[in-house]
Amino acid sequence: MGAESESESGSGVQSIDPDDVDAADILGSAIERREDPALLTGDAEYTDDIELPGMVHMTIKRSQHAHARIEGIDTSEAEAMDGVIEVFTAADLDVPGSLPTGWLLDSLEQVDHPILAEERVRYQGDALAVVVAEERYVAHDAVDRIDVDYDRLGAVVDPDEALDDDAPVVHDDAGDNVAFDWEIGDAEKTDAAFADADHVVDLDLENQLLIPNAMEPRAAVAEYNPSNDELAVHMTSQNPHLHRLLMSGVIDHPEHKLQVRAPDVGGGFGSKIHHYADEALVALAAKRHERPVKWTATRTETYLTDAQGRGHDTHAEMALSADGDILGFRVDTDANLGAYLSTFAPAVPTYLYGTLLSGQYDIPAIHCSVTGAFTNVPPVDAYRGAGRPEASFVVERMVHLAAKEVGMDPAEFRRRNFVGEFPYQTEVAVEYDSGDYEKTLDRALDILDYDALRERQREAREDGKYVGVGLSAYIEACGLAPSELAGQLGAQAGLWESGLVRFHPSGKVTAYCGTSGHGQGHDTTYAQIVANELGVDYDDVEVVEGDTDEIPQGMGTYGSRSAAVGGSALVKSSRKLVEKAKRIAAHQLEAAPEDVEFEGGDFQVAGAPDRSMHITEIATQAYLAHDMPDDMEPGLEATSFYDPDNFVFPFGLHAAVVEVDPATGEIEIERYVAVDDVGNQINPKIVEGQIHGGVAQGIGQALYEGAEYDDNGQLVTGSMQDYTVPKAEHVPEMETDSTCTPSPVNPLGVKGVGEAGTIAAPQAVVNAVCDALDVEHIDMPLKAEKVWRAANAATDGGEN
Ligand code: MCN
Repeated sequence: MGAESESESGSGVQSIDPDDVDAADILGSAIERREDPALLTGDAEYTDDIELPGMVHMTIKRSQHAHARIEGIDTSEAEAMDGVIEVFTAADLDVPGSLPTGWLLDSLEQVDHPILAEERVRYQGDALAVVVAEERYVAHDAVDRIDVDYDRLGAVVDPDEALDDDAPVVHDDAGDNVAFDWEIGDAEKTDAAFADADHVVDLDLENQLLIPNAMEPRAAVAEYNPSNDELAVHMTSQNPHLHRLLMSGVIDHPEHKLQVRAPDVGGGFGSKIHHYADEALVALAAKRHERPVKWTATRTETYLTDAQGRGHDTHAEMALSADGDILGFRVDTDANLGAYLSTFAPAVPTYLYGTLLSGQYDIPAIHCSVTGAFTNVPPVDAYRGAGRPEASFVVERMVHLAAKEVGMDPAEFRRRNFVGEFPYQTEVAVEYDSGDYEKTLDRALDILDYDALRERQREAREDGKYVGVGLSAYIEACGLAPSELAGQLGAQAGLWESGLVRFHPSGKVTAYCGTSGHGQGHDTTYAQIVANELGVDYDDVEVVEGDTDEIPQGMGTYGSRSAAVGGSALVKSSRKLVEKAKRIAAHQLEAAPEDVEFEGGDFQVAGAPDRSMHITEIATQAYLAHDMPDDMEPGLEATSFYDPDNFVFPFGLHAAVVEVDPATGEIEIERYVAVDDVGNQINPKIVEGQIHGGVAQGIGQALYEGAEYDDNGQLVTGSMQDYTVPKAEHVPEMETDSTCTPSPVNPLGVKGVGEAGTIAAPQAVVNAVCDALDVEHIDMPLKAEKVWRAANAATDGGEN
């Protein structure tokens, strides 16, 4: 492990049958994902596949208005329908029923977030009433028979406008619609840097609201056993233990009698981290009726209610010397938080954003201020990248403009300003663990054949063709840690991870981890890690995630933390287990433990090759317990809670080559090059897959996606017909490559990869289009009409 990618760039990593890999090479091999056969052949178990005896169905009446007073809810017609068991509203609830915020800031205005709206609805889709019925379709029909009397109020959807004095007020407790004011960096030092600058570039940019589009909509099935008060909720969760903790408070059910289990989950991209009203309502319905209850969101519901991502309006300024040094960086952002504070919402536009504004650059003075604004759109929270794509977008757009301002090639401008030595303390609190930014730049320029490409660009322009090259030197922070620091910053949870490794008497192994994969290939990569540590066969390691009844504790999968934190917890447990096994081996081989060596699963007395035992034999001995060292307990398993010392900081250089047709505004991505450094790679095939998926999402943001609301707060992109999720034909062939700078932070030397592509891609594409047309900026998504207007303005000097 740790070697740089052997693959030719562009050829893709070839997957390998694990049977063709030597045990010693299992870690770092591109073995095929073991979870895929079930997922691809219909054998997976998604939440909606669960059928339980006596199960009934639930639907939710949602507000049709973005902002209104509720004058009355008439449920009588729905209740009278055949097959309807109950219709309940906020007035019928006898539990706390308010969703908590998991991240607090000093200035945070905490507002009530009821699971069923009582007096007011604050976004289109806010939950109003619940129908429980014998059949799914009856439950859907009954929802339409609920009559709500609304008194409509003015709505506001844009964070800038929400902060105007005369904006409609979303929460009376936050009369100015300000959820928080937050800043980072040194304002005075930054002012001084600007005073000394030879050049200043500035830009207004929007990072549009995005709607998550997991393959599987959110869903839950709850079952309640009144005889022992046990409540089980099977749900589309990225973090079952956190959901259990939060839900136990929301519905007032003891945490230890609540099981949250995530069956196979069809993607999440962040949207299944948060605690929503809906899953709590399913649990309550199951308790009220003592029957299993199922709810599955329709695609329309996911568009209306899944926490959305991004939503920034930013003004940025960069101070430069005449030679092209970045002297200072000033960023002012209004962040859309939507109608309520979603679970981790306050962290996303603050600590996950402001702390990455140094990018890959040595910037001596930075100041960033953020105002979080309440609006009448769904709650906004973490969505793949969460704050980090917004930061990278601002930095890399500004760097593109800065290079132009000082008359330097954008690649050389970046090289000149790169951080060179590690660890590197930024001006915005974080310390980068390790990196080699020139290496990813050089690799990418090589793959692009950069000089020839620039020459071709010049020639194309002479022929009336608009070719552009966009670079994105991104940085990311994953595996947020340690918990103590997270606590100081406002987290209401720890950010450690737990891993339990259990040998069975037969020599087979089960590894339990508190992360909860939902498409990332954890079954494969965790088995690679544990097999490597224990020296057992890869096929003999089973991986279990996503069930609070099976796994000691856990924080879940998000923030590209699973390999760095969860994987490291499994390493720690494996090593504890090997230590115990070594003592048993020494005892039975009649040697001192320090004379016993461990390699490839064998414990061997140094210098005596015939005196050895395999770890699987020791497992049997540990459970027979006939011949154990004094004072040692039988059994062979170990649990660890791993709390890293620092984040890890993956990085890379992505580049897009585009051709823009100024007559139509159409953009063709001719080439897309991605060189990423995620430290050591556990499985290069999975790493490449994560980059592919991430880049597809980033290109989606750059060119197609964006939640649009009218002035009344009505979602006008409420289906896949109006909101363009990129299809295969929209995503170019990617030329991928990697470098390897191991992280010193964790025992695997890994950095996260799950969000890298999404963080890197948008600005690569936007920079390329701006480069092609020689325009300053076009806000995403770069739809043809906008591009056409910009092209006309640039070429004719007119509007259109
Ligand atoms: N990996 C590796 N070598 C590394 C780093 C990671 O082989 N140096 C492997 C890991 O072992 C894991 C995968 O790559 O199998 C992703 O690991 P990691 O970067 O730790 O990310 P997480 O597993 O924590 O996944 C979360 C991340 C996030 S935050 C989003 S959003 C996202 C993503 O993963 N959502 C996804 N990828 C997704 N992929 C799918 N299919 N579906 C989603 O919803």
